Amino acid sequence: MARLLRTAPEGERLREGALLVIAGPPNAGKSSLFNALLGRERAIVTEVPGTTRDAIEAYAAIDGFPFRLVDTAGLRDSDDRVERLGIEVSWKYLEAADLVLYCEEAGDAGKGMGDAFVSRCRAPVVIVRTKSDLPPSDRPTVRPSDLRVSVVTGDGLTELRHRLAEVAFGKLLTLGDVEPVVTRARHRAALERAVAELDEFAAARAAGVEAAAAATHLRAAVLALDDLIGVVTPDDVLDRVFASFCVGK
Ligand SMILES: Nc1nc2c(ncn2[C@@H]2O[C@H](COP(=O)(O)OP(=O)(O)O)[C@@H](O)[C@H]2O)c(=O)[nH]1
Ligand SMILES: [Mg+2]
Repeated sequence: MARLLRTAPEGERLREGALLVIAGPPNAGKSSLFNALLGRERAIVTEVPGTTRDAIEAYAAIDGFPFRLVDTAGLRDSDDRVERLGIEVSWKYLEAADLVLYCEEAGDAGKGMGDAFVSRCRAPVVIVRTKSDLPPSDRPTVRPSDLRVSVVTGDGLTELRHRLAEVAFGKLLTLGDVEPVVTRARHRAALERAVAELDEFAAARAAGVEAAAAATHLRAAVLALDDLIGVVTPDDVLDRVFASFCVGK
């Protein structure tokens, strides 16, 4: 049961889509990459820094896995009130993210806020160097291990997709096709209740409580699992019938 529970965070993502938030300084190429991952021109792209002021959300399948992609306003200190509000929204999304894609222009790392940014994020951060088609700048700040992409040539996009799927769903990728996965919060709650009851049973026995008395915890564990495997009571059936059919006529 503990092993099954470990599949829950990624399993639940299979139903909702992993929240992938694209962030980075203005003009880093975030909206261009958002469109490229989406496969359509959804976000406005211009050479004017500060173009994206509101977060834009869209569904996309990446390497066959479901994602909710979010393009955000570029992070910088700004005097513009609307842009500042956009940056606040960016941080809200970043706090909720399952995974963050941090974009920085290849030659830009020196003045970027990469490290400070990464330490502020709770979710795993994938860093990409954008615009890899442009000639290398005189500041070779790109590490060989960095992912490099260009939306102009398509360079690096396949690797980036693999990396994103691996970070968001890697635990599931290592499971065989037939292994069960917990995909619903209700199922996770049932398993957690069952595990807690089993722990209490073991603790009671260790403390010398008689088996017959301690077994109430086992009964409670079984009841919790009934929920998971779909044992339903007549009341449940009636509730469902009345909720989904018009019986008034
Ligand atoms: N050469 C080149 N230009 C790019 C690339 N990605 C974005 N750009 C340009 O960089 C500018 C800013 O792009 P945008 O996606 O709006 O950046 P954002 O502000 O981070 O959303 C635009 O003029 C884009 O055309 C790329 O891979 N190669
Ligand atoms: Mg943008």
